[in-house]
Amino acid sequence: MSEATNEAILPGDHDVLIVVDVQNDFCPGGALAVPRGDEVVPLINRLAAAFRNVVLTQDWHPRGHLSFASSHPGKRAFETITVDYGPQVLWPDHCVQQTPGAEFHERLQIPHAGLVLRKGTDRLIDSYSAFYENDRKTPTGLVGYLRERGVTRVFLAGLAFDFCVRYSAEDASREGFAACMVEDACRGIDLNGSVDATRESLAALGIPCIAARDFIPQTAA
Ligand code: VGL
Ligand code: ZN
Repeated sequence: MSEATNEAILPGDHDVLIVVDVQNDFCPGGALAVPRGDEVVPLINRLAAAFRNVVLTQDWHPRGHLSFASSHPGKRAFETITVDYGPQVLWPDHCVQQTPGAEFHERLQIPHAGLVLRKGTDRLIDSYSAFYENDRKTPTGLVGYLRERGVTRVFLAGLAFDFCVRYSAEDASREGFAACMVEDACRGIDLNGSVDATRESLAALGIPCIAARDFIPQTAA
């Protein structure tokens, strides 16, 4: 939905790229595979190289996490239940701490990333957003980290477009950062229309969706 601009974006000191949950369990073959999730890896590597500030998020759940269908006898994955803080989608067990599924995709190469932010570590609260857990009250500390470092603009990429990337972008915007989705560097789960709902919500909040080519200087083709 973004206004097309002919000017390439050149990331500077006040910009950060947040690379959301590019982990084995969200890639084909993983426990909660996002269709074609692994396709974003080379693009994200190139994109990240253009940023001085990069934050990686890592979904990092203890066994028996409340978001796991297996923690709720009789419930199935992808059902929604009501928990203390409101609705919660139930997922297959995924990104369990210190398991191979929780590791970053092996071809993700971002050695200069300054922060790896683990989320979803509280057994009783899920966390889609990199900024606030799903109770919408418990902060992860990322707002403070970014503000202290003078960041004003947040670009987002990764998995899944319609869950963790979406909620991270929306919280970034609410916190007063200029948020921007790099849509072709994301892939979605698409549960009950969640991709369309995400596009509508982002548009309503004025959060643009751009493409990686808007940054990376194109070599003459
Ligand atoms: C995610 C569902 C559960 C995500 C994480 O990274 O989008 N989705 N946990
Ligand atoms: Zn999770």
